[in-house]
Amino acid sequence: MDKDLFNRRVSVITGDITRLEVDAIVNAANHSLMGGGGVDGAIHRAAGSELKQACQRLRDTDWPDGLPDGEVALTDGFNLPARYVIHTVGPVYAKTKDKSHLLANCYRNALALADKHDCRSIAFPAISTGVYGYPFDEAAHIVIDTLEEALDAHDLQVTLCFFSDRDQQAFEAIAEQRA
Ligand code: AR6
Repeated sequence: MDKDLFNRRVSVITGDITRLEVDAIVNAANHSLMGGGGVDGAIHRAAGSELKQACQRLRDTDWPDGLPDGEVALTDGFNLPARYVIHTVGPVYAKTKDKSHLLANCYRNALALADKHDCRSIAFPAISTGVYGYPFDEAAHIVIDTLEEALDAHDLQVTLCFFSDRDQQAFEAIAEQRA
């Protein structure tokens, strides 16, 4: 099932983000940018080893201490169908004080960076809701608030790519309650 929200500016799907033919996909990375499990691992596997080399260059140049929570960094997509990967780091729910603000920053900053690179389409996974433990419903409200605010400023088609039907349905139920 594929559903449109926000006057068709946002599509909600279930699938593997590494397969999407969009200008940019967002990676729920960690501070090191060196890969990990979950969607990060899937993106690195599908993009190939050049992605890790590009991330190492980002560490060597722009982010010697690692990418902070809520910040974004762009690489090519290499073997992915997406032209770019925008890496971001979501907050670890149990350990972070200003977590709602930082999670919003992931979305806000990724949209701005995609726009800066002339992207027309961008896909997000459900940042922080896996290993980083952000309760799904709480995160969904933040995503909706942030897209509502940020999409006015950016001419981008957004895909929210969930990894299970259950997550997609939970997100749609929250979006519909608020509509
Ligand atoms: N396509 C779309 N979504 C996916 C995919 C995929 N191929 N694979 C997993 N998901 P997580 P986090 C979903 O844990 O909570 C990594 O080790 C998954 O079901 O990947 O931000 C990093 O290196 C969940 O809904 O990201 C960090 O250390 C969502 O993606 C840490 O995990 C996010 O789950 C980041 O944790």
